Amino acid sequence: MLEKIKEIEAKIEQDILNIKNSEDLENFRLKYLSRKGIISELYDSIKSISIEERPSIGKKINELKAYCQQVYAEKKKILEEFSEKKSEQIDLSLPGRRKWLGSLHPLTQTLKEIKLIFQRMGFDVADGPEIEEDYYNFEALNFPPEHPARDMQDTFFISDKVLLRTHTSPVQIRVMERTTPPVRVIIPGRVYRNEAISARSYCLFHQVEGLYVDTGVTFSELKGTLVSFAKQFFGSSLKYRFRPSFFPFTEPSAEMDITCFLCDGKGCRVCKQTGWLEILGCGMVDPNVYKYVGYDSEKYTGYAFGMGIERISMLRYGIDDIRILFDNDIRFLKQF
Ligand code: 2NM
Repeated sequence: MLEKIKEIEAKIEQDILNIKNSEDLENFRLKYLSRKGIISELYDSIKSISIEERPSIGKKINELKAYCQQVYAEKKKILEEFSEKKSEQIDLSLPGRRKWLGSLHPLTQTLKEIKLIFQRMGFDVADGPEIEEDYYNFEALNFPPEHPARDMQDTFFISDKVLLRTHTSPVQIRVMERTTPPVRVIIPGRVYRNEAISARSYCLFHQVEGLYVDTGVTFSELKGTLVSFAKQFFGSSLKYRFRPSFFPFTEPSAEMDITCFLCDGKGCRVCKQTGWLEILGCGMVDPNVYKYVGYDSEKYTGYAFGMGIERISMLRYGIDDIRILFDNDIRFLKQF
């Protein structure tokens, strides 16, 4: 019996050397440590030896079993560590993982381009408060006291005389107050209107307004500047038209349309089958406005214009719901 145990011990030593992976290890376990394994068999064979021999043989088998279990545990640990290391190894031949890059909001992109075009034409950029006084938002812009825009329904009033600006024009008034002509500025910024929210209108949006006042500024200069802007922004092949319009702060006033750049004027969903897209309002600054800022309306003339950034971005990118510009939905934003 002792002989047999010795033999098995030697065999175990041999088998240990051959454990190279988890499959070999499992075979080792089955061969020696399972219920039908060699060590179980040894225990069974104790029955066939004399009672005197049993304790010492039993002890030997116990030692052998403990040794096998120890070998099994150690090998298992080594194999597991190895496989973990393997998964940590870097395959340098794989292509790199691309990092997600952020991008500018479509409104920011549109605004940047508009600013750049006017800056190249000699306009400065100015800004001013979003919380305004009635005086700057309406009165100095020649809005009569009963004008509908002054209604609570259209304007967010904070108090009797303080409100959220409904356009950026109050900044033009502030600029004129502190500057003697020539004045050549654009004013980009947020404006607020108390309107029902829908696909076409939101309670806040962005405008760029422009103002040029000097001696001898004419309507044809206004047209030349705006046509040049539109061609740079929308493409040089566009056609355009100016339609008469009305604003309290300009006289005469006009709105500018361009041929729809999607259908080239043939009529489509975006231009609502008209072939034309309205892009801005403009006009010669009303002499009444000059009175408020202390300009001599006999000496100076000037033009002003204004456009909605949301509207222009929606036209340009084919967006049909203004609200998506304010949702911060990454699925929308990552397309830009
Ligand atoms: C527009 C259209 C036409 C405008 C006029 C003035 C000011 F201050 F000079 F009177 N600022 N902005 C103006 C003129 C704005 O937006 C559609």
